[in-house]
Amino acid sequence: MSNAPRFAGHSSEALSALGWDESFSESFAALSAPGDVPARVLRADLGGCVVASEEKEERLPVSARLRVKGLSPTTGDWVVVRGGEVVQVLERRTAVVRASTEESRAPQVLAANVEFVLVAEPLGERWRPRRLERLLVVAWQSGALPVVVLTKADRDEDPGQAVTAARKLAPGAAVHAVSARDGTGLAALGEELAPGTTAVILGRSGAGKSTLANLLAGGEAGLEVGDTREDGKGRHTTVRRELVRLASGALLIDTPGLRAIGLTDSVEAIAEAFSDVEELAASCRFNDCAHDSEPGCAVTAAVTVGDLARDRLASYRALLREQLRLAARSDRRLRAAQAAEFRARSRQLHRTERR
Ligand SMILES: Nc1nc2c(ncn2[C@@H]2O[C@H](COP(=O)(O)OP(=O)(O)OP(=O)(O)O)[C@@H](O)[C@H]2O)c(=O)[nH]1
Ligand SMILES: [Mg+2]
Ligand SMILES: [Zn+2]
Repeated sequence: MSNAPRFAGHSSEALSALGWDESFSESFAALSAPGDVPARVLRADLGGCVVASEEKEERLPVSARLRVKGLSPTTGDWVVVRGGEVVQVLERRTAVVRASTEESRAPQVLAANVEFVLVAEPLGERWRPRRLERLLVVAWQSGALPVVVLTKADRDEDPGQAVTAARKLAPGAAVHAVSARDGTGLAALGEELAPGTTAVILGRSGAGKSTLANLLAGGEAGLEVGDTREDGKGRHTTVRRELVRLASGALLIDTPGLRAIGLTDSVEAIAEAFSDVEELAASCRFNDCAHDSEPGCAVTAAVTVGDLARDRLASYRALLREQLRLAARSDRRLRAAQAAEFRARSRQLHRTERR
């Protein structure tokens, strides 16, 4: 062949189909030794993961060194395989992160290296704008682009109206109404997801995430699908995060239904998710306007004339307040850690002095 390879080193079509590109190739080159192989994590569990490389899919253990360092790979990660073990995780381009509900535990990375976060919200039942807004903050924070997917459009008499309502809640994001029953909107959604790009789908149990993933995978993914209870809630059928290949050549990570999602340090992501409010705020008379009862407040003026929903302003405020509480909490944690270190050091000092 006269053409130079597109990527130095590992460059096959099989890898590109998994989302591999030049910049991953460069990070790999910096971390690997001769004989090492790049692979993408399809599923991860305690101590191991199922990976796909240029040649095969296999379950591999994660090296003890990585586990000790708390660097276990997550679904969507690119890793370095050496001697039948995962020995390195390539730097993540994007990461979907949720705060742990326990104060002491580290945040959990739900998915890595995704270009899109599909936020699934089912139609045909009571609309939950607050849940959608929260998931959009998580999506913006990941560094990927959010896409709202209103599922089960066949159950809604006027999906167009739902799309309009969702657009108001999701400035800057694409919104699609889809139905796995009658095929509505599937082609349009498919067009968002270019071959070689990766998306993750988030949403509550029973939203239809796995059904959609199976359909987009052309029936090849074999993800388990559950029925919903009488109240429309799902049964938490999906229990692990799993990367599947779609018929279009894109990749999709299916996830278990989310009960609640904790935000991490998300002030900037809130600003992106609420860019409509932020834009209004730029015209307030005072720079530090709290959009409460200040004179010349453009935000409350917009609420008064009906340009901005009162509920939306309330949830913007609530999310920011939650961030303040989180910041105070981590300050407390930091102070406690510093105090402990000070005590340890002074004990050590006393010991050395006594000798
Ligand atoms: N009417 C209708 N029902 C759907 C559609 N998509 C999925 N469902 C039904 O919704 C139920 C839940 O679907 P799943 O795909 O298992 O939902 P999930 O979001 O993966 O749920 P978890 O895995 O529990 O998080 C099943 O009974 C599906 O048949 C749709 O487009 N229209
Ligand atoms: Mg599922
Ligand atoms: Zn204001």
